Amino acid sequence: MALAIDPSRDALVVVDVQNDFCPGGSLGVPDGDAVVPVLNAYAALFQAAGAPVFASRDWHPARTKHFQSGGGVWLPHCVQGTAGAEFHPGLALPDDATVISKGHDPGEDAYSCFQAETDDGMPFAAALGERGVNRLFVGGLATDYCVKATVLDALKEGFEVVVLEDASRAVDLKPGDGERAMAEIVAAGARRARLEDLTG
Ligand code: VGL
Repeated sequence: MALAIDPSRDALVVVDVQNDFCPGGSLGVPDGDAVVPVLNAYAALFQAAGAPVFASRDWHPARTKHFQSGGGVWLPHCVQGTAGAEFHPGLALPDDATVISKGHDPGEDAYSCFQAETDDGMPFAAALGERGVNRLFVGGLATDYCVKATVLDALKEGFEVVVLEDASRAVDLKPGDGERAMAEIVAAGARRARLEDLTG
């Protein structure tokens, strides 16, 4: 079903398309870099429609409870200032895209973009409110962690959510985690879409 981008209320949220989550990175998501050209196409559509684009990044200190060394489950990844924390070099964000960072608090996992803030320290929800956004189009890495947590929080906060299934990939620590995450996302009230469903 066709979905028209409405710049008065829609935003694109590009979740954690960082080197460490792409093949070759310390926590490479299988096929993770396949989302890059697809998200570039979505970003171009949003830019052409005059709708805002947000891009989140994991932005961890070297020591955090999120890493195995701090009692968490993950190998170190997306440490502030490292190459692994950079966005994938092929990611083409509009010049006026807003970068939001999360995970800098060593006491938080911060899977959700609703724990992220802008460079000026504005919480993501406030930045959305400032732009009048009430519908989010969400894609990126990874379906079973940060995409899922972001979508579930957005729904709780009262946003409509469209999850971009062709622009997301899963870690799949256990086989099927990505499929289960997508089912949970849809059961919670988000709709799924693909690039061909969108009109500018
Ligand atoms: C993520 C695993 C660990 C994600 C973050 O961005 O989905 N996954 N930290």
